[in-house]
Amino acid sequence: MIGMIAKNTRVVVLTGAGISAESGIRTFRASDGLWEEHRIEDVATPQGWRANPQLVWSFYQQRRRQLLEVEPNPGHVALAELERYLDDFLLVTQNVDDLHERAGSNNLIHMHGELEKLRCEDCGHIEAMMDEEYLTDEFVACTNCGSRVRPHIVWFGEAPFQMRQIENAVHQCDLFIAIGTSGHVYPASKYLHDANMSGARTLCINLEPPENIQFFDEFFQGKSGELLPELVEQWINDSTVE
Ligand code: BV8
Ligand code: ZN
Repeated sequence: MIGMIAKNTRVVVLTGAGISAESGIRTFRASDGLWEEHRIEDVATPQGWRANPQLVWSFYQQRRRQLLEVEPNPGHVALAELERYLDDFLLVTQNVDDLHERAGSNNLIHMHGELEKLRCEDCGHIEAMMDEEYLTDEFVACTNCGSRVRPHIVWFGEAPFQMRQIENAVHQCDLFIAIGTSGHVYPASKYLHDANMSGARTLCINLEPPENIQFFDEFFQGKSGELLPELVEQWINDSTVE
C-alpha cells in the first residue's frame, strides 16, 4: 500500500478514456465503445480522412458537440489538487477532451491531440474552434489561408505529440501513475515499461485489470472518480503528519 507522497516527489500521471467515463464520455473499448459505430480505419486514420472526409469531420464534430454537455468528474478535480500540492508534476493524457483543463490541471500534454483544436492541412495554422457556428457538419476554412482544416487529432499511424518531453519526464520521475487506460495503444503503453526501467514506483488505477497489469507495483481497482479523491487526500494529508 503506497504511503505518503512527499511534496518533492517527481510524479508523472498518464490518463486514458477511463478517467472521463464518469463524465459521460464513452471509452473506446467498453461495450458501448466509441469505435463500434465506426471502424477505426474509417474515422481515426489519415486514410479514412482522405477516403471520406465528411464522415470523419462529422464524427469529430459530434464528439466536439458532446464536450459542451459534459463536466469534469471528481477524478479530474483530484488530479488538479495533486498537481497544486506537488513541486514536480506532469499530466500526460491520451484523451482529446478538455476535462483536465476545465478541472484546473495546468502542466498537461495531450499526446493524441485535442478535440477543441483544428489544424490547417496547408499552412499548419492551429486554432481552437468551439463557437457554435463551427460545430456544424460543414467543413471549416482556415482563417489564415482559407484551405480546409482537419481535426488536430493524432490518428492511428501518426506520431503522437511531444513524445521527447514525455519520455524525459518518465525517465526522471519517482512515481508513475496510469489511470483509466487499457494499455492497448502504443506508444502510450510503453511509458509504463520506461518508468519501471528508470526505477520509478508504478501505480495503476483502473476499473478492470489492464493488459499490462503485471508490470505495475500497485493496482487499485475501481472507478477513478471514486478512488482518486480518497487516494489524493491520503497522499497529501499523510505527508503532513509529522
Ligand atoms: C504510432 C485519438 C508511429 C483519436 C488515438 C500492432 C501492435 C501494437 C501497436 C500497433 C499495432 N498496429 C498499429 C500499432 C500502433 C498503433 C496502436 O497502438 N494500435 C492499437 C489499436 C494496437 N498506434 C499508433 O498508430 C500511434 N502512432 O504508433 O505512430 C510512431 C510511433 C512512435 C514515433 C513515431 C511514429 C497513434 C496512436 C494514437 C491514436 N489516436 N486517439 C481519437 O480519440 O479520436 S488513440 C485512442 O484510443 C485514445 O486516444 C486512447 O489513447 C486509445 C484508447 O485507449 P484508452 O484511453 O486506454 O481507452 P480504452 O477504452 O482502451 O480503455 C479505457 C480503460 O479505462 C479500460 O481499461 C477500462 O477498464 C477503464 N475504465 C473505464 N471506466 C473507468 C475506467 N477506469 C477507471 N474509472 C472508470 N470509471
Ligand atoms: Zn491555412
